[in-house]
Amino acid sequence: MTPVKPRTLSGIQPTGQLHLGNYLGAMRNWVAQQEKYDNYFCVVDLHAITIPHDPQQLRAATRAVAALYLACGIDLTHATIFIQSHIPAHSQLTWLLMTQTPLNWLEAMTQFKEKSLRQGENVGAGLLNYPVLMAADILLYQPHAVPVGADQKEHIEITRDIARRFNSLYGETFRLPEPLIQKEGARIMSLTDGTKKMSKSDESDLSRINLLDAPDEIQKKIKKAKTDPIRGLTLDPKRPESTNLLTIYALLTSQALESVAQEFAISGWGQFKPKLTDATIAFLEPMQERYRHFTTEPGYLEAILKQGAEKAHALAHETLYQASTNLGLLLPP
Ligand code: AQP
Repeated sequence: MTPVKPRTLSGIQPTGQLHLGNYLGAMRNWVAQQEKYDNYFCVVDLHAITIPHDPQQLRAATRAVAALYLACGIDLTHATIFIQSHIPAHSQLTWLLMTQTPLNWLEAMTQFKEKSLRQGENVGAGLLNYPVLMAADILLYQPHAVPVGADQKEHIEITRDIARRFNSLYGETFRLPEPLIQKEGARIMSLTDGTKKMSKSDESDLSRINLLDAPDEIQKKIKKAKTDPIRGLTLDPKRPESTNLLTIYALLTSQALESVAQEFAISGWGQFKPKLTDATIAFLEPMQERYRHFTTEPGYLEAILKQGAEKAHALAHETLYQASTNLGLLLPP
């Protein structure tokens, strides 16, 4: 008999174009470890509507993110890919958990504090409750681990707190998952400011390399990327741009960070940047080719998402049923 593998769950918001930060911080690790786990990867569209958005763009981005999961090497023999909103249990469990989550836990979350500042008086309750929805996403699948970038650590911690509290009040219902964060690539920084993380919502497209950027865009962005006046690239917390670009180069060329730092220790930025450009284009081209294939083959992606939803629904429904029963809800006859 094949032993049952531990389970993982992770997801990305279709809030814009996926970038190298999403890939190097999350997707790369999903692919590298996929054989060890029974993986569930969702496109978290319900999270994407917690900030102002365009409905048409959301639909297109949701499809694009799912296709990029496949294009980056997710193998369906080890993974289930689905869209969050196709599984009603995500919204249903969110309500159950929301009734059990202290308000001050949510108000203290960094993401809420930062994003609500940007939205001012228009800040929606969805943004406040974002971590509860994320807790529901995770807990529904009873995963052992959640592979994410370092910025998501706080969200995994609150998920564990919510689960712990629920289990102690209503009996063992949820498994407490562990965050799975790799050291290298856990936080890829913006190209225009090495102290800010690369992000889909940064106003400037020059701040990130999108996974679907054409070669000339990649070249332009790296050419314009912020540098410092020092000759020779080093790994130095006081030189965030140099450290960030060396990290990206090392990860894209599968080399050790220290050996890359040695190679460019006496190079000028003008010698390094074209090498980084070539490496980035060479890395992304095959992924883009696979993306085109998955998005142009009629019905291909839809069939995968239908199958994924069926499998995810079965698992999610079991947990929702257990949580509802433990809370004392009278189940339909
Ligand atoms: N810069 C990054 N470095 C490493 N990992 C990153 N991730 C995101 N940015 C970086 C990881 O990508 C996964 C999906 O993230 P998400 O889209 O659900 O939310 P996010 O972390 O808020 O990503 P963005 O790009 O910054 O989106 P916006 O701008 O919409 O908020 C997660 O595993 C995350 O750690």
